[in-house]
Amino acid sequence: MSGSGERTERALGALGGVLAAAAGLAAGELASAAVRPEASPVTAVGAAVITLAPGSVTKWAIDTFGAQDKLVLQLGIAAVLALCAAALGVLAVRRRAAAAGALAFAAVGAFAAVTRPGAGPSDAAPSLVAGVAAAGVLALLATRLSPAPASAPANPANQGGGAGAGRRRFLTAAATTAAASGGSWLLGRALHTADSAELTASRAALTLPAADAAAGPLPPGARLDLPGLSSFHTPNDTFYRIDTALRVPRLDATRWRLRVHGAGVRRPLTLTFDDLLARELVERDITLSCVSNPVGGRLVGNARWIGVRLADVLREAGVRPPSEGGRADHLVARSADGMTLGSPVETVMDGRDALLAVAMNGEPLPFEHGFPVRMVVPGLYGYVSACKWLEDLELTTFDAYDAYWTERGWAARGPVKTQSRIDTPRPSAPPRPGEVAVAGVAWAPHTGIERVEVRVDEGPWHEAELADEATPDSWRQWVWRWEATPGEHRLQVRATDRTGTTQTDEDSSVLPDGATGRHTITVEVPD
Ligand SMILES: Nc1nc2c(c(=O)[nH]1)N[C@H]1C(S)=C(S)[C@@H](COP(=O)(O)O)O[C@H]1N2
Ligand SMILES: [Mo]
Repeated sequence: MSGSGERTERALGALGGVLAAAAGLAAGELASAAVRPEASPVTAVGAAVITLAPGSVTKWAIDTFGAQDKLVLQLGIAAVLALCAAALGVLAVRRRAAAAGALAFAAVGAFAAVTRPGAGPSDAAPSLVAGVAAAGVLALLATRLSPAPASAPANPANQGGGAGAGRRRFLTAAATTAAASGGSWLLGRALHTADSAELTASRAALTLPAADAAAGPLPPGARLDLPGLSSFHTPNDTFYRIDTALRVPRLDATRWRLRVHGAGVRRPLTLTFDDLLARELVERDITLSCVSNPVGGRLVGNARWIGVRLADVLREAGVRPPSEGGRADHLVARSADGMTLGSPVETVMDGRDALLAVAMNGEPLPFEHGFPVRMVVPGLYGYVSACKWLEDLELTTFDAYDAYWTERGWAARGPVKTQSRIDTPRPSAPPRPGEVAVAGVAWAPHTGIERVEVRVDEGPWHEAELADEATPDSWRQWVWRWEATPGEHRLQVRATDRTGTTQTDEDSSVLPDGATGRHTITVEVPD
């Protein structure tokens, strides 16, 4: 065969491989609709990669790709698969048996799927369906491209015609495959959407009882109402979101259970969602922040939560904190997606409003924020407390067990560091000369903010006006009136908390236990 003929054959083989892989994934997507969305091969492999990746890789991915990290991961998996599939396609033209190589990839998907939390043997099915479909399609396409030697005519003249006819047959089959894959992929998606629409409707139909202990109206001076300043309550649709879930778990509240068990639990409990709603519900304004929030960053928000006091549930289970002779110092929360977060038992039982939350800003928790139940603990970073899609609470010790992020190099204990942020002005929208409201938020959850100060160009510190304190668990808005003059200026903020500690000016990175330093912005005031 001529060089160019060989190149065409290779290119078509590669195309066949990629199409076969796409057909496999589409079949897998369709099959996963009969099992559960998490069993879809790319999702399962992606989730396994997230679980297995070392902390440095995870941190690099979050730093580099931000909120797009999970999309990038899935595209990366698809790209690797496409390359392997193309190679397999080239091989299969010469050796039909190579098509069976698709089964090896299916085995990887199946293994990843059955080892996911909450998986059963049936989770392997979508990957196996995908593998068989891909192998079948590849064998078929390869046959079109190079008919089996036995049936190949010996006459060189016929051979040329045979190859041309073979290519036409191949292209017809390829187009048919592409159409069928597109169709089954769309059907699979539609079935997933129908399932999740049902769960969305069941969440929307939920009416939560009013809180027994309402948070009450905010003090009139708790909101400064300035343009550009973060609102006191962060709306749910703009509240930051951090988790490792490739697909947001959509749980059914009527089937939800919470187990409380482990060391020193005298009466293990299993609670239903209705059991929780029947208990005393408290409503609290609590600021939640992420340990990965850089100084001046947006991974912090303040919401009005309704929930059950976690300490009451633990007491009912017979748990005592270490200071009262309890055996366990570590409360490990587990979610439906297999995440583990560990809080100090002493902290969650010290009288603060650590909650098993069911509502956020007046509605059931959004799916993205942990529906139906999550934890919220004032004064602890999210990664050591705020378990979303909560299903299990285990009492153990810090010596005996490392939770997910601790295994990856983050501190086992994560009290929130006192921080402050300038929301306005912004470097991208510099103010005119004259009086300018420099304003922002400051937080020291559970400790409270005592004072906020601002300075310009490393000059003297000026005390900012603080909004009234709603609760020490919430952030506090602040404002300072600046007489802005033309030119470039550096604005810096620092907060002092109720322990009298002022934010250090020493910059440290978010790893292992939260960033330190003072938020500083540069604005160019025009003439
Ligand atoms: N199940 C689960 N819960 C989780 C996480 C997660 O990855 N999975 N991330 C935690 C982290 S690091 C933070 S900062 C908070 C963020 O909560 P939010 O997404 O509602 O803002 O959730 C916590 N709870
Ligand atoms: Mo976080």
